[in-house]
Amino acid sequence: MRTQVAIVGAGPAGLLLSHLLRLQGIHSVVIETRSRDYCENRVRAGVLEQGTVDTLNEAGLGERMQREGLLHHGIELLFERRRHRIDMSELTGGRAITVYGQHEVVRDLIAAAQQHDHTLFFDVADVSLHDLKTDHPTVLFTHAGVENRIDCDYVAGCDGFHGISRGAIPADVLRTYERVYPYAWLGILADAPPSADELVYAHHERGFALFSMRSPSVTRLYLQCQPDENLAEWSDDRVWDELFTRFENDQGWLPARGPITQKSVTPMRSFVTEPMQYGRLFLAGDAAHIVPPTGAKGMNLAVADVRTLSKALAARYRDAREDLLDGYSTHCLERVWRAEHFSYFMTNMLHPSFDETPFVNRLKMSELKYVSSSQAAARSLAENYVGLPFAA
Ligand code: RFL
Ligand code: PHB
Repeated sequence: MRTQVAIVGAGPAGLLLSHLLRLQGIHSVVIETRSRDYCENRVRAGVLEQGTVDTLNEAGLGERMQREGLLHHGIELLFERRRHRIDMSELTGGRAITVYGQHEVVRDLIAAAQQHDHTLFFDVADVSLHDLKTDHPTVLFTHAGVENRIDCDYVAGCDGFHGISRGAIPADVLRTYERVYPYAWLGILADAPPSADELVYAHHERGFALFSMRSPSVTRLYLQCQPDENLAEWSDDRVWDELFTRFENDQGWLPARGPITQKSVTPMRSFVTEPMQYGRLFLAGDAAHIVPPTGAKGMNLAVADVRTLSKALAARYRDAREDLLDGYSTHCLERVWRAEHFSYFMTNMLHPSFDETPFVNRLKMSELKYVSSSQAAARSLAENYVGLPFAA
């Protein structure tokens, strides 16, 4: 088959890119190794920055998000048994975040693609990229046992951290920067109404805990654990006991308890690929960079990348301009490194360390007190958390 842009991966990055390109009259084909059902039910991110919400609204994808998404104007930090509110909207001139599950965004994107008869192949295998340094790259894959070839002008590698696209860039061209943390998150979904209106990030001597939500009837909670934690050792009762211990506070607030419907362990990593492009291949989202989830930046970065890439491809097809494509990586990496630093900062401040000297934990506590008491420090946190505005 022939298309203008072959898109590898149907996560938020790949699906949104195909949608933004279609709005500009650019044809694309999306291929995905997983099933549609898997993609639509994979529970991951939940926090959308203002710029992400604006991008989805401008692309005509915001209807259900506006109805069901939960607008939050602040977050809370809980330490030494006290809750401290950071009023993000007041500190950032009215910006806010929206809590709306990543899988809901993915569902909205797949529905929009189907409405426009967009070519989406799920359950593909044996994906490989070829001739990326020529002006006629190809993508090979098998689908339902049949070998297929896509002839295209450009390839977008949106296949996440474990995809194959990044590996198509020769090792002598690629530089990678990485940090693996000695922490992981045990995450649960519970059928329980959220007992607070905003997210609560808790630093406790036994470990970090996060209170979040997905809807008026579903609470999302996380506990710091070991990267090699065995989920089998975590009965529902043990999870709740640990959560209640870490959230203990003088105001008597606690998350509401309810049946646990999902449990998983997520390791934490920071990772950046430079450059994010090679010949006619452009990497976007987790394929190019990973952040630990503490800053809630991963999906937002994926959206920012494909927003930039769609504009650059539009300039190429509409005005025969190649400069935006040439500058894609440099442009994206500015935002990526800011988000990397913020995620690293939030992760280090909020997770007590069990293998460094106690000195380090005293520094973390000092930092928490500083961001909760100094307007300047709180503003910096808030500005990064709600997301920096896109350049015009
Ligand atoms: P995805 O979502 O991983 O999608 C990549 C897709 O590519 C497919 N694929 C392939 N397809 C074709 N050929 C191949 N060879 C392929 N190999 C893989 C995969 O099956 C998949 O469908 O990457 P994308 O689109 O770049 O999106 C990135 C986000 O998913 C990720 O950054 C966020 O989930 C990170 N994240 C959060 N981000 C936020 O912005 N806010 C949050 O609050 C937030 N919380 C989180 C998170 C991630 C978490 N986990 C589980 C890692 C919380 C958690 C717990
Ligand atoms: C979530 O709701 O899944 C969530 C919220 C905030 C984070 C990470 C994850 O920092």
